[in-house]
This record gives sequence, structure tokens and C-alpha cells, in this order.
Amino acid sequence: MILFNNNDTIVALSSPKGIGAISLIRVSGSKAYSILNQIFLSKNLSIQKPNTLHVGFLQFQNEIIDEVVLCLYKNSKSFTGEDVIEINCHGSIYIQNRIIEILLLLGCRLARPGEFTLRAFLNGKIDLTQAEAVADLIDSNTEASKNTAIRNIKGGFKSDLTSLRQRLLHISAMIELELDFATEDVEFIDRSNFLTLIDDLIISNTNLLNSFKLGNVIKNGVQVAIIGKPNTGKSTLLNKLLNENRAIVSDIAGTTRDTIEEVLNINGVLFRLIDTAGIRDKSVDVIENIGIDKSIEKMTTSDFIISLFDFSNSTKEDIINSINYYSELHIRTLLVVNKMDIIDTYLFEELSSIPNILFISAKNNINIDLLKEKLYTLAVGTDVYSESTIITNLRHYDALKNLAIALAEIKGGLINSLSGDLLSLEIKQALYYLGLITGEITNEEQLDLIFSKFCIGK
Ligand SMILES: Nc1nc2c(ncn2[C@@H]2O[C@H](COP(=O)(O)OP(=O)(O)OP(=O)(O)O)[C@@H](O)[C@H]2O)c(=O)[nH]1
Ligand SMILES: [Mg+2]
Repeated sequence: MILFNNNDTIVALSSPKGIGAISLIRVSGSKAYSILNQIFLSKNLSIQKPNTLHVGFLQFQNEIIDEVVLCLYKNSKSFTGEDVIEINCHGSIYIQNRIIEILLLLGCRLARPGEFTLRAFLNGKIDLTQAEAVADLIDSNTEASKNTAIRNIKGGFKSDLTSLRQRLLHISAMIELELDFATEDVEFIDRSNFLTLIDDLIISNTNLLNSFKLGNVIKNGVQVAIIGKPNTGKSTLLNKLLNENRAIVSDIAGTTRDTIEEVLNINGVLFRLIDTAGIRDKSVDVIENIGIDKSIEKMTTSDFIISLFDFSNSTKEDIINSINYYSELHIRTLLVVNKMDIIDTYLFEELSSIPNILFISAKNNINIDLLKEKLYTLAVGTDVYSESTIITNLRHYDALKNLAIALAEIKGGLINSLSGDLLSLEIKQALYYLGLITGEITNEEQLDLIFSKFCIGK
């Protein structure tokens, strides 16, 4: 349904709805200039140079609507690949609505969500990965998510895919050639070279797949619940990590009743930290019991937990039992013992033998930065991706996973001396998955799904 009326000239408010100093209305399509010429009377826009700005009044019949600045773009140079005029008007809601109303009267159609970007894609200005990166850029809320989106808009991921595609096409062409000369039993490409090429492709694809772990946390953030018995210092730790007194701290067990959620940015990754009610055997206090149930729920729905202990009321056995409990439930855990400022040497040495245990003092700010580092590492791993593409999109990840299977099958086929025509089929399958990502192979339903998530005016 998204592709109908692609020849219409479309209009939408591209700046946020509401009052602002300036608003931006975008018009794209073959009638953009003729329609605007009917209300921008001071000059003929059709004969102006593209990429120029023009100040003047918009007037409809006898009504002066606003003094505006128009930015003119001509098809090949515009974002959509069509004639585009952007109207910078004063940011009154009345003016925004009135201009759009008049443009609709004069023959424009209201754009659907993402329709400007869809047209850019359909007109070959960008591929699907770049179109999706535009939506990611608008959604970005940290430097890391912004940088990843910008890299993909500039074609970072596209060029990785093009390289994969060209290498596959090269292999495919060689095999096709062999098939043409099948009767002569020639091998145009040495099978061991072939295997090396496929291994290279598998490595490139695996790197892209591995980057998804980081991409996913960059895009969606990570949820971490702080779990422990009452009085272990969970709220103190939340406050220290945030560097503000967000949660109430007291030495009364059961102080925190409801969960408290706050966002912490560590190296560009957003962690949604949840301070929970201390878990203990059901108390007589009904509200506290509800809080404990909520803690258990957050424990199971978080990406991982900080399992916090107060050494003064935990034994080594308690800690080991908890580790086993969480591991049985498949809950990823960062094991942290608090109040190290008052820990006695004997216990410290005894607990130190537990693998991956971290000692901190939330109250005295000891090892809090180390804890942040560990949180980051647990969320994103230790691989360095400074210059490489990071996959943030589940659709891409799924297609790359299928590509990995196809590449493995090609490799298996080579090892087992599969015939050229069967290998050729396997390669076509791999190319198909690449085409799904870039949008060379797509359908209306898929485009609808992707672009309907965009905002109107983009
Ligand atoms: N000595 C010492 N005391 C601490 C430390 N961290 C927290 N405390 C104290 O431990 C007590 C309990 O702290 P909270 O942060 O309220 O503990 P909680 O785990 O949130 O407790 P509930 O909300 O009842 O589950 C307070 O008196 C804190 O001052 C620490 O690193 N060292
Ligand atoms: Mg608390």
C-alpha cells in the first residue's frame, strides 16, 4: 500500500509539532515549483538556481500568510531525488497548519511517515541500510548511537555489503564460466583459492555479526537491576553511580519499597539502573512484600543484575549459593561485595577466592569507577570496533545470520567437491540475503514495515 501514488507531490511538517521560533515544511515532487509559484509571488521559482535561498511572502488570494525563506533543490541534487522546496516559516501552529492546508488545496498530498526517505530509496539516492540509519539518527540519544547512525548514513555498512557482494559475484562469475565450458572440464578458479576467498567472506560476515552485541546495547541500552538483601547498600550504590541522592538511604532494613529506575551513561551506552527492595523472607508488611515481588520480577527481566552483598551479614556459603541460584535461572550476574571499608582481613581473603568478585564501598566511593568499567564490559564485551561497522538493526542481523549459513554451505560444498551448478545455487542464496539488507530484493510489505516507523516529514 505504501507505493501507491508515488508521483504525487507530497507535503509535511518536518520540524516538531508545536510552537517554535521557526518551523520547516517540506514539499517534494514534480509539482513542487509550480505549486509554490502560486503563493510565492515575488519571483518565478522555476527559473532560480537550485540550492539557493529566497526570502519573501506567501500569499493566497488576498491573504498574506507569512514571511518565509524557501530553500530550493532540484531533483538530482535533492535528498529525495525529486524537486524539493523547504519552507522555513514562523513557528506558530496556525501558520504551520495554514500553509499546509493551502498546499493541499493547490494539489499536494500529505506525506505518510518516512515517505521522503522512502522516495530517496526508491529513486536510488540511498540504499535501505542508509534509509534505516536516518531513522536511527533521529532516534539517537547518545554520542555512540549518533556516531553509529552517521557512519551508516555515510554508507559505512553499505560499503561492507558491497565488498561482500562483489567478492561473491566474482566467485559466482568464475563458476558460471566453468559451467559454460562444462564439457571441457576446466577449472577457472583453483578450488583452494576459492576456499580462501570463502573463508575471508566468513570472517568479514562474522565480524559484522559479532558487532551486533555492541550495536544492540548502543541502540537499546541495557537494563541492570541491583539485587540483594535489605541494608546491603543498594540504594547507596545507585546514588553513587548516578552521583546524586536519588534514593533514600537508611540503616533500617526494608527502606526501599518500590523500584527506582534511573539512566546512567557509561562511555555512550545507556544503562537503565534499577534499585530494588531488599529481598528477604516474606515480612508481615504487605507493601514490602509487594516490593519484594517486584524485585524478583526485575531480577528476571533485566539484561543482567548487580548481585550485592554486605559482607557483614553474608558468608562465603551465602555468596556461592546465590551464584548457583542465578546461574540455574540463567541470570547474568555481576558479583559485588559492598562495605569493603569495614571488612576484616580474614573474611576479605576468604571471599577473594571466589572468581570474578568485586569489592567496593558505595558509601566511601571505593572501586565505583571499576564497577562502571565492569558494567560496560559485561554489556558490550571487550572487542574494539572503533573504525568498523556496528550492526544495530535486528533485520540486518537476521539476514547476516542466514548469510552465515549460506556461506557455510558453500564452504561445505567446496570441501565435498560439489558440482559447479549446485555451488552456483548456494552462491545465489547468499547474494539473496545480501540483497535483502540493501533493499535490492524487497517487497511493499517490508518497505511499509520499515518506513511506517519513521516520523512524518522525514
Ligand atoms: N560502612 C559502610 N556502610 C554503607 C556502605 N554502603 C551503604 N552503607 C550503609 O548501609 C545502610 C543501608 O544502606 P542502603 O543503601 O539504604 O541499603 P539498601 O540495600 O538500599 O537497603 P533496603 O532498601 O532496605 O533494601 C546505610 O546505613 C548506609 O549508609 C559502605 O560502603 N560502607
Ligand atoms: Mg534501598
